[in-house]
Amino acid sequence: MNQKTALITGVTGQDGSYLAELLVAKGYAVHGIVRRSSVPHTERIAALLAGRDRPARITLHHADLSDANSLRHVIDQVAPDEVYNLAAQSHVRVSFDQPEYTVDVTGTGVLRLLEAIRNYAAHTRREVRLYQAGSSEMFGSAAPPQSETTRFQPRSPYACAKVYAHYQVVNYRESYGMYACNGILFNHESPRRGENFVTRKITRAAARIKLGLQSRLALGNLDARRDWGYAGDYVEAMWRIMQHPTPQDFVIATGITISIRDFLALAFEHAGLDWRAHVDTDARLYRPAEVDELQGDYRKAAAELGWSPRTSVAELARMMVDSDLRLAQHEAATGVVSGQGPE
Ligand code: NAP
Ligand code: F7E
Repeated sequence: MNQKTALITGVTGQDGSYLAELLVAKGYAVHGIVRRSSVPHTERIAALLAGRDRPARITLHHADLSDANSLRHVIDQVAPDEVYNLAAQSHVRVSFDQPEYTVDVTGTGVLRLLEAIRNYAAHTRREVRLYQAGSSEMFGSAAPPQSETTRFQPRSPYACAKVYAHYQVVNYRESYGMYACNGILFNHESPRRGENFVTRKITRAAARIKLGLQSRLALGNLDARRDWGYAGDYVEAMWRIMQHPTPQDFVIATGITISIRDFLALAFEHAGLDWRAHVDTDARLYRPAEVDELQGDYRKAAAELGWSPRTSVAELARMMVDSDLRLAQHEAATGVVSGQGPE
């Protein structure tokens, strides 16, 4: 049996960690790109790294989407069958503070990867498939529901960078016949979500308030509506997109949209709290431009990939609060506060 080899950029992120677990379970040889940092930050993939009694189940390489040579080198070394590009400066609010950096990594980084794969495929005569992590943010102010045929109307430097990347993927597919596809994923969350995205900020606060570790939660716009799914379900969709006989673009979503206020109610209620007694709105947490309502139409993925979401937003909120309650109990016992940083 021929073992397939996958390369994941962004393997230390939320989605990268779930995708690495999925591909290891499917029998792939899994490689991941990590960028250099002063201390390793591989907590999300710790279970796949070498332990006292077990060998590593993935191989890590230093590279960076801002460094074309490093991408070329890793692709030559790994000789992947499938590349999943999940790396990005992925925070929309931060993209307004660091627009140039965001465009370089989230936009131009994809072009660097496409060129590295094109050159490798040309001199080895092998097919290398590419999955690009596109985003519902690309729809921006387009009216819901949004599908593969909805026009992009991006509302942030992050969304503009993702639109650029999207069309480069389409362009390489059409110009060079590359197997390259875009997953247009709506928001997806999990207990591994970064602490400065709104769902995790809410579930973490609900747990810490419950245990008396904090009393207030500051948030921005509570009226925005999002279509929230579970990251564990969405990485399965990424893999299915890459197994399709022809490279295509797919919307992945739940089709259900609720407001930040609704998500607050779900999370705080599960922790036995009334959110209205604890939440302040802070104008500094509003964005220069907002995406008001996202609601995905995933009928193409259902029909052609046999994919549909398995986790409701209420189940997702409960799963995240339960996980954050366990972390808060640990924090209460040890006094060690994790996940602190700018909001
Ligand atoms: P995430 O948790 O923020 O992870 C981003 C990953 O990219 C991290 O591993 C990060 O490494 C890495 N990275 C950042 N800059 C890099 C660079 N210059 N070179 C190499 N790696 C770099 O994001 P996520 O939620 O897993 O999302 C995965 C992808 O899907 C992203 O492209 C995101 O934009 C996109 N997306 C996400 C959602 C969602 O709702 N989660 C929806 C649609 C699209 P460090 O660990 O070193 O920071
Ligand atoms: O904001 C509002 C905020 O940062 C959601 C990324 O994964 O999904 C994510 O982008 C909403 C926005 O996610 C706070 O204004 C209110 O309307 O959790 P978020 P996002 O911007 O939707 C897309 C699909 C991606 O591709 C991105 O990579 O919540 N909101 N108060 C707040 N948001 C944050 N972060 N913090 C607040 O205090």
